[in-house]
Amino acid sequence: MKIHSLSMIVTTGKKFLALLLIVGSLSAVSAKDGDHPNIVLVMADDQGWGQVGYNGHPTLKTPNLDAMAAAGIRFDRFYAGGSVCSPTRATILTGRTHTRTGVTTHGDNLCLQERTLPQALQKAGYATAHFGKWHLNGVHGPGVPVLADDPNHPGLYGFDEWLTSTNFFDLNPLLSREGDFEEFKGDSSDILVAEALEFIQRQKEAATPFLAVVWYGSPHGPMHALEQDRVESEDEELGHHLGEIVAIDRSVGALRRGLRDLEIEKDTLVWYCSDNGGLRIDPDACGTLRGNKGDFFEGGIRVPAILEWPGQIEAAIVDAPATTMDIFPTLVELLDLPGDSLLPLHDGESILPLLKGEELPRTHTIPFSFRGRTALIDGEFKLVNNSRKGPEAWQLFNLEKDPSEKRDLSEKLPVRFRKMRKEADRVNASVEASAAGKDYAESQVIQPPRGEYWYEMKAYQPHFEEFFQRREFKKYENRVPPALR
Ligand SMILES: [Ca+2]
Repeated sequence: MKIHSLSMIVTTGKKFLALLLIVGSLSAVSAKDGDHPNIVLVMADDQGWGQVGYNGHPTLKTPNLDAMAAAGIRFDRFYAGGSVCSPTRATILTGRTHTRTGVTTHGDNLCLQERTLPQALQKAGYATAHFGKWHLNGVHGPGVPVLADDPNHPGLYGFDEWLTSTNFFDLNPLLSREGDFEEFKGDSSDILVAEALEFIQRQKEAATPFLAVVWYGSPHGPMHALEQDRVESEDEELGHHLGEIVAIDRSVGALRRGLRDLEIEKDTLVWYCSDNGGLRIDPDACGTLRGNKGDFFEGGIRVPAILEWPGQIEAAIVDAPATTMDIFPTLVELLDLPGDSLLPLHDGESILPLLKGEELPRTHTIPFSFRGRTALIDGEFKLVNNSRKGPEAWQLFNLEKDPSEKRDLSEKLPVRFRKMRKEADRVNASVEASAAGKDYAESQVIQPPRGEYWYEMKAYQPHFEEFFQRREFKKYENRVPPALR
C-alpha cells in the first residue's frame, strides 16, 4: 500500500427565453471538424442549492465557485437526476432516468448492459479516468476501496483509470487505484483534484483528449473539515459540514488554475454540479426551496451547477431547466459522437442550444422516480408526488411564480394536471419496462442486482483487520457476521 501526503426548463414558451440572461456576445460553440475538447465533470456529494456564495448563503464563502459561475454558464434551475447519491451518478453516465438503469436507490449497481458516457468517449479516442466516490457497484456501507475484481468497478463502464471508493470518504481517505489500496493524507477534495491534474498533465503531454470525472466525498457525512476550513458556527457539526464545502471550493480553484497553468483551459469544458439537494443540518442548505435530500420537492433535486469553457462559452445565467441526464446527450451532440452512443430510449436531451444562448425546444418532460415517488418537470410546471401515499398525494406547482412550492394548482388547472398525471403514468410504465431489461439487446437484465454491505462480504474479509484499525470503520467491526470473523 502506498502512503501519500499532500501539503496542503422545458423552454417551449417565450417566457424562458426571456429568462436566459446572456452577458456579452456569443461565440459559436462547436467541436466539429476533428476538434476534441477535454471534458471534466465535477460533482459534490450533498451540496444544497443554497450552499454557494452566489446563491446567498449567510455564512459560507465560495469565492472559486462564484468566480467560475461569473465566468461560465450558471444554471439556476439545474436538477440532479435523483434525490440521493447513486441514482444521480447513474443518470450522468447513461443520460437516462436512474430507475431504468438498475439503480433504484443508494448503493445499487449500475446495469452492465447500459451504454455509458466514458465508453462513448473511449471509442472517440479519449483517455478516461474516474476520481472519488463511485457508489455504482452495489456495495453498501461507508466507502471502502473498490476491489480489483469487483464485478461493477469503474473500469467495466469505460474508465481507463480509476482512484475510487465504494461510497463516501473523508479526511485522509483510503482509496483504490484500479484495485491497489492507497492511503492519502489531507482533505479528500484537495487530493482528488491533485490526482486529476496529474492525469490531465499526462494526457496533455501525450496530446490525448481526456474525460476526467471527479466525484467528491464531501460535504456528505462523516463531517470532518480541516481546522483551517471550519466555518464559524454554534453547531460544531454544521461548522465541519460547511468547512467541507470550503475545501471543495478551494479544490475547484486549484482545478481552474491547473488548467490555466497547463494552458489548456480553452480546450477544456468543466461542468460542476451536486448529486442531490442539501441536508437538514444546515437550515440554509436549500435557500428558500422546499424539502431536502431525498425529496422530489425542489430542495431535494435542484442543485448548484456551472459550466465553464473559456473562449467558447460566454458568461450567462440560464433559467431554463436542465438536468444531469442532459450531460451525455449534450456531449454526444457537441463532440459529434455516433448516435448509438446512447441507448435509444433516454430521458436527457442535448442542451447545446442553451450553451449557444439559444432557445431549447425540449421534446419531453424531465422525469424523476424514486421509491414510489414521481416528479415531472415541464417548463415552469412541476407535477410531484412526494409522499408515496397514492393518487391523492399528487400536486401541481408553477415554479416560476411559486418556487417554494406552496400553492398546489391541481384543482385550479385541472386540464394541465390531468395531462401531466397521464404523462407520469406513461413514464412510469416505460420505466418499468426498462427496469425489466426491455431496452437491452438481450431483452432482460443479466446480472442479478447486488446490494451487500462490505463488512458482510467474503471478498473484503482479508482487509478487515486493516480497515478496523481506522477511525471511520471501527464502529462496523461488530457487524461482521460470525462466519467471517
Ligand atoms: Ca449525495
